[in-house]
Amino acid sequence: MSLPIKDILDHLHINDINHAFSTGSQWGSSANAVTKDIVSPTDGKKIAAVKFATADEYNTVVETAAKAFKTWRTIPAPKRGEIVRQICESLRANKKQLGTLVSYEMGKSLQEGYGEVQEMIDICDFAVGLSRQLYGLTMHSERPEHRMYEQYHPLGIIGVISAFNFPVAVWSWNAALAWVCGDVCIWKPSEKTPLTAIACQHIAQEVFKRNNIEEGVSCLVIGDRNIGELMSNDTRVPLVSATGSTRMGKAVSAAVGARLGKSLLELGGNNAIIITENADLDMSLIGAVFGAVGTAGQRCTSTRRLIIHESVYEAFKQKLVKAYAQIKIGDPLNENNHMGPLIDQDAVALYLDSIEKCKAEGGKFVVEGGKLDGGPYSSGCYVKPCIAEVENHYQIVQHETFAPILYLIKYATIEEAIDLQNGVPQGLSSAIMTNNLREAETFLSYAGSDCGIANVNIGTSGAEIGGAFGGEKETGGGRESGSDAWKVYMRRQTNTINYSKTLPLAQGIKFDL
Ligand code: UN1
Repeated sequence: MSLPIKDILDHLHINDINHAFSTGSQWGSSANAVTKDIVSPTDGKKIAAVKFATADEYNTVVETAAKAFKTWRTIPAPKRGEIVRQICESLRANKKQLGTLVSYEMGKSLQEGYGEVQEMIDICDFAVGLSRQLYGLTMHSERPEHRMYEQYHPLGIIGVISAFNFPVAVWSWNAALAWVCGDVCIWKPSEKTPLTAIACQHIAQEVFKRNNIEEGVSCLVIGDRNIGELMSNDTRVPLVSATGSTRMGKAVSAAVGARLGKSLLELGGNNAIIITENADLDMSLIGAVFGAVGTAGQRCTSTRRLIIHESVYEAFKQKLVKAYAQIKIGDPLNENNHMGPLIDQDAVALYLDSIEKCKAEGGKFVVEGGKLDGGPYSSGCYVKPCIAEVENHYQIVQHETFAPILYLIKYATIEEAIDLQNGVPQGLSSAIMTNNLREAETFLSYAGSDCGIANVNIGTSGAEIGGAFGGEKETGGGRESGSDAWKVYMRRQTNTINYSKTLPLAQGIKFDL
């Protein structure tokens, strides 16, 4: 059973009206700030209100962060890791409360809300270990009595623009790594889910304060795209890490690129599972259904397309239709339900529009979609997950619709399946279901999936934090979380030291005075 929301809000320091910005223990907002009510998509009730930061307030935050960076970078990385370890402990202690608020504010199932907080805990654990492993290489110099190596220094202020669908985990992927790397962070959460961000800021700031760390290492700025634009154009912010739509990513990339800053982009996906004639169909069913209806189809990694071999197409379609009939839709805090609402009524309108577009292009629905109304669905954000038989080239299929619409596509040869899988503008996640080695290895080879993530006998969503997360093409090319993703948060410096008594030049160049 979930805890009462009122108790959770009190526990996580969410007030009726929350401030527009925070530099740590200091919170603020101006008297005439825009106020926005945050309404839960689960029951349509107002949870609390937030204020939007002004450009001046944003500026104050950047100045505070810039000052804090000068001190934070002097603290040894393993000591910074110790602070992240304490934040991790606090997340563990608050997992139930924060996970429930994620579920209530965003609408994902309680299990997925807890899972999201677990993802934060995992990346913090990873970052603690990493704080002793910010390795550079050493090289052999071509000159005698010379030493050459490279080292990594912190970059400075990291701007984090996060999306509503993973309102807290994606921030932690960035912040935990950035902090151990010696950077400071300014977080602009989605204006649709700022309350979970405020809760996280309280959790982090309490740890920074307890350790007497200067104000400004963890900052939060609530606002709309204006704040994102300020950040993208701000030369004081060397790296902007942005998660969201391809449209948003292109705007961020253009602005950051124009000032030759760095951006880390994690944008849309159009993820497919190839189900071959050698697949375990029962296993494939779980991967496909969780991938398509988990988070109500609002993950970047959600399964949008199933590319199914013609010999198992009908059988698998029947399995899907049967499974979809079992899906329980409703209050995500009730653990009996599989799927909660979409984030808001605009998302419902987009979902309905996509269904119409699909039908207009010739899509045949084998499980009908539609909006759910009345009773437990009175928030107006609940929809039915649906399935349509389509052709890959339909415009709507080429497009990422952030909703539980699953497209079925038939194929004859593995080469054709891979072409279909790759035949979309996006390149985040992909999967193949097969017990055939040749098929699996072809899919993973250079001639296989063109995505940043390619799985065998696992669905497209639910990546672990240990691997680098991100994708190619319109997904933006960035890599976050595990592996060596930390390197983007640092600047690399190559150092050559001459301990001889002469000054030989590289490439054997002679230059005598
Ligand atoms: C996202 O949807 O932006 O792989 C992130 C997954 C999650 C993260 C998704 N671990 O589905």
